[in-house]
Amino acid sequence: MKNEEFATPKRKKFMHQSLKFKEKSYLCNMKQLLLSLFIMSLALTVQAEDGHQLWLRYQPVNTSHPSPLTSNPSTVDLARHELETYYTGGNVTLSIDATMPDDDGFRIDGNTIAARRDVGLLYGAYALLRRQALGAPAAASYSSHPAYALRLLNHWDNLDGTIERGYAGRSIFWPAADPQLIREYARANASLGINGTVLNNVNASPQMLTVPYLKQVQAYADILRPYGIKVFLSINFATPMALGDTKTADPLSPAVARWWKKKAHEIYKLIPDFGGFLVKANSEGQPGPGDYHRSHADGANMLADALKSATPKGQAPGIVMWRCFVYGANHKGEDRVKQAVSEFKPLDGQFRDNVILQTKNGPLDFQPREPYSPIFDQISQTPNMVELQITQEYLGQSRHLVYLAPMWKEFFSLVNPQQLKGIAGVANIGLDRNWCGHHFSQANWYAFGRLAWDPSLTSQQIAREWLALTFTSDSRFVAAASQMMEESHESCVDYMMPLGLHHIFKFDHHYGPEPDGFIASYPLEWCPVYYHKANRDSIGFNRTTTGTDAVSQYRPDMARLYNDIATCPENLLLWFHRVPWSYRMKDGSTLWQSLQYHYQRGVITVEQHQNLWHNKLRNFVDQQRWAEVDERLRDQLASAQEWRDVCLKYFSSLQQ
Ligand code: GCW
Repeated sequence: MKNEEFATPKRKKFMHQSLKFKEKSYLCNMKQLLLSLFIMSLALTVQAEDGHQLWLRYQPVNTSHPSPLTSNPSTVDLARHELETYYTGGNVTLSIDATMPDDDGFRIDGNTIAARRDVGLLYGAYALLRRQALGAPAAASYSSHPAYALRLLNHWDNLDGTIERGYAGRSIFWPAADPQLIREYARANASLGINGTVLNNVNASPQMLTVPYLKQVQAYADILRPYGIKVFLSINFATPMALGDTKTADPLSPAVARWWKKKAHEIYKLIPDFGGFLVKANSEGQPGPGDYHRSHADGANMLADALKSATPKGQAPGIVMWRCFVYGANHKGEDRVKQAVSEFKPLDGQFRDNVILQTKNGPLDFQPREPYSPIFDQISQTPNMVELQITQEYLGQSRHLVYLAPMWKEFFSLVNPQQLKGIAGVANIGLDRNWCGHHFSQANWYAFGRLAWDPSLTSQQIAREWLALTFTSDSRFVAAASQMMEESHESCVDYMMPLGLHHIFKFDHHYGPEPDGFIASYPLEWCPVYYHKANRDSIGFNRTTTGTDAVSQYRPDMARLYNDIATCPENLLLWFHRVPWSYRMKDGSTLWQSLQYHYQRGVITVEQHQNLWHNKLRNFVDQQRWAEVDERLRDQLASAQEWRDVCLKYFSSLQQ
């Protein structure tokens, strides 16, 4: 809470009245009364700012006349309602313009929003409200079109309510949901332009496709539809067999294909605009076509045909998003970061036109820093979409303040956004009152949505926008806090795994360091020692042409750049090269000195951020949110120190 708020005229008047009351009655102690009133008003203000409203903290301006929302509003009803409730600039005309490009975009001219589709009007309404809140000139003409048709969240939510890699409480969807919360979720997503959601974990339960759960999905789809959000489901490839309906899950078995067709029809009957399936197959123990010596294309095509046969006429067919996060099956023993290309490159061109390959931004697994995945250089005849991880599995979970937009922008600087068909983000949303666990983790949901709409926005622009909407538009706060956000990713890389180190996390939960990690019974590619390969003389993974040759999976200019130790960016040095401790870095320091410098720099940056928040930003932020962030920053500092100390101690012990 801002200190000056205590002296608002309203509050003064209130205090004054209380005083008069005291004079008349002489019954109670004035000091006590004032104190309790003060505490009450403080409590009320504090309660109002618990983060639940996200970036949508608009104050109703027109509560007297907003058109009432029916229980089953249309998209245009929603747009009108938002504007009538929150827009201060007068009546807004919503108009469908059939001459506009056939996408979800919109145009704003003064107080007119035009769009080709209803959902464009809703997006235009949110844009207008955002611009109003940010103080953008009202009459400016403005038009905006999404870069991708598919802008999806992926929830790794299990049907029992737990969330894989979730750090914000239990699932908002399972085992049951509060419809009002689902509406709020839909509204938040629509305000960013997110237009699809996968409701369950990619490690999917076969139960997902049984009638009771499909009925639940239908209910969610009905709530989400007017907000322009389609539902998708993750499927377990062996579902027909697991449910006891078939003897096999072989994609070439006619009985299996028939089962999926029937199931697809059943789904479309309940949800006519069903989006399609997301599939993790033959990866980390999940079943897949490989179990029957069939290819990923055989599996994906069988599902694609089923969806196509069941999609209502006149509608684009449901899609299969087939994940390329596959390792340890057909290419066991090969450098893990090469396995996706080895697996999928030979299949390029064999997929149906309603199959999209979905690949994580990096070739390993959502590490604090990775090079981009070479799939994006190698797969050219099949549509690609990128999967980003909004939930901070490897980036301090919801304990660390790490703003991910700079990392995602790094990806987009190397993989042309235009070559992608869509974008998916693994959600960080749970039942916690503030949705994301850490107030600043909301910024990652926000940034994902904004970049999914327009990947050319800068991370700085998005941070400033989010801060102004979420906390206060006071420029002193926005300038300081956005700089903190901007620096937070690099500092996380520094204190966890600088210079291209990767996957030296504690086993299983991935919070904290375990550089000596080795468990003989685990696959080697889950063990930290496999990745850093540090010994007395050297550290790093030789992925050059003299090593595993992973570099050769990149387009020629990048392959050359990464292969040569002299040109390889130092922030990826140990990803691609095995380097002696005494190696001279560009600034003249040895590799060992440089490593120590980075770990230390990471910790110092967190220390500065914690000081900034604690001492300088306190008065800009309401008490509850300030204190919750403050507490987490303290935790983050302790964790950063642990990373530095454990890693440096371990690496130094090797050199003795
Ligand atoms: O990042 C790893 C996670 C797993 C996850 C897997 C995947 C859903 O540690 O929890 O499983 O990736 O992306 O499939």
